[in-house]
Amino acid sequence: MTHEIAVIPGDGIGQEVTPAAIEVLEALDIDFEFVEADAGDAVKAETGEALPEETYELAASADATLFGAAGETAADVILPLRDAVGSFVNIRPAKAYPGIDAVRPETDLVFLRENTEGVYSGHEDRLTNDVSTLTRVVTESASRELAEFACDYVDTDDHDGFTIVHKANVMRETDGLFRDTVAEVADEHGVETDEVLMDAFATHVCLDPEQFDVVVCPNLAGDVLSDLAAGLVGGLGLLPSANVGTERALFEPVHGTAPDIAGEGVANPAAAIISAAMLVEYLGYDEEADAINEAVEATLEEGPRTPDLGGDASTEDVTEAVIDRL
Ligand code: GGG
Repeated sequence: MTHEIAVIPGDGIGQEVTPAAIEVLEALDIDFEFVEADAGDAVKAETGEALPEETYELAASADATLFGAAGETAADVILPLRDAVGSFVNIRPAKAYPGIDAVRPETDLVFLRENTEGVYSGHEDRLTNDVSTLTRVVTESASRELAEFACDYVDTDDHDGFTIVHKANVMRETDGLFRDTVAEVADEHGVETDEVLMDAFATHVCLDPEQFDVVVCPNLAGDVLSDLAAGLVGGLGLLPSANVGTERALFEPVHGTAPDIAGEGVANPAAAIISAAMLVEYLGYDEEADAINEAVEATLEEGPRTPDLGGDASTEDVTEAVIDRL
C-alpha cells in the first residue's frame, strides 16, 4: 500500500529539517509517495498568497502531511492547514532525553492542545488607530471533542488521568465553558482530572514538572506552555507535534523558522524527525516508529549534536547518524 504524504517545508529552517525527516522516512521499508508543496513567507512574496489553493487541497486529500515551519505568515499558513486536515487536537509531547543537558531532566509530559479556536479563531479587528480587538471563541462542541480524545488517549496510553489547564477565574465565560465541559466529559468516562490555572501551571511546571503527565488546555495556552516546557528539556529543537483530525493528520516540529540560524545547515532535525515518527505511528507502523524514536534517542545521547545542544554537528551529520542507527 502506498501512502501519499504531503510535504510542506515552509520557511526558514523548515527548509532544512523537513528534508532531513524525509531522508529518515525514505530509509524505512514503507511505501511512501512524497508530494511537495509551497507555503509561507517566500511564496507570499512571490505570488501574493501564503497558502496556494493547491497546497491546501493537497493537505486535505493526502494520507498525512509533514509540515516544517511558518514565520510571519503563520496565521495564513498553519491555521488553514490544520483546518485542511480537520485537526481538533495538537499533541505536543515534551520529554527530557538521556544525555541532554536539560534544566528539568525529570520532565515527561504531553500537551493536548485545543486546535481550532480560542484566540486563534481569526476574529481580530482594528477598529480605530487607537483600538484593536480580538474575539475569543470557545464552543462546547470543540471542548467536548478535545475532551473525548483526551479520555481515549489516557485510556489507550495507560495514564492515570489528566490535568485541565485554564484561566477560568478571569475568562469566566470562555475558559469556564472549556473547563466545565472537559471536566464533565472526563466524569462521563470515569477519567480522573485535576485542574490548575495556567499562570500557576507555568510556575509549577518549572519547579516540579513530575507532578504533571497529560495536560489538556486551550489553544494559546498550549502553544505558549509547550514552548516553556521545551525550555525545561533542552530547547525547541526537541519537541515534535501531531495535529490530529478524524480522518487525517499533520505533523510538524513545535519550533518555528529560527531566522537566526536559517540557511546555515545547523538546525537540529530531531523535532522534525520525531514528528515523522509520530506520522509513521499514525499510519499504523508502530515498530518503525519505535525504531526512529530509539535511533533519535541514541543519537541525542551519544552524538553527534547540533550547536543548540552544545555540539558542532550539522543537520545532515545528525540525520545520517539517525539513519545509521535505524
Ligand atoms: N512548526 C511550527 C511553527 O511553524 N510554529 C510557528 C507558529 O507560530 N505556530 C503557531 C501555532 O503553532 O499555532
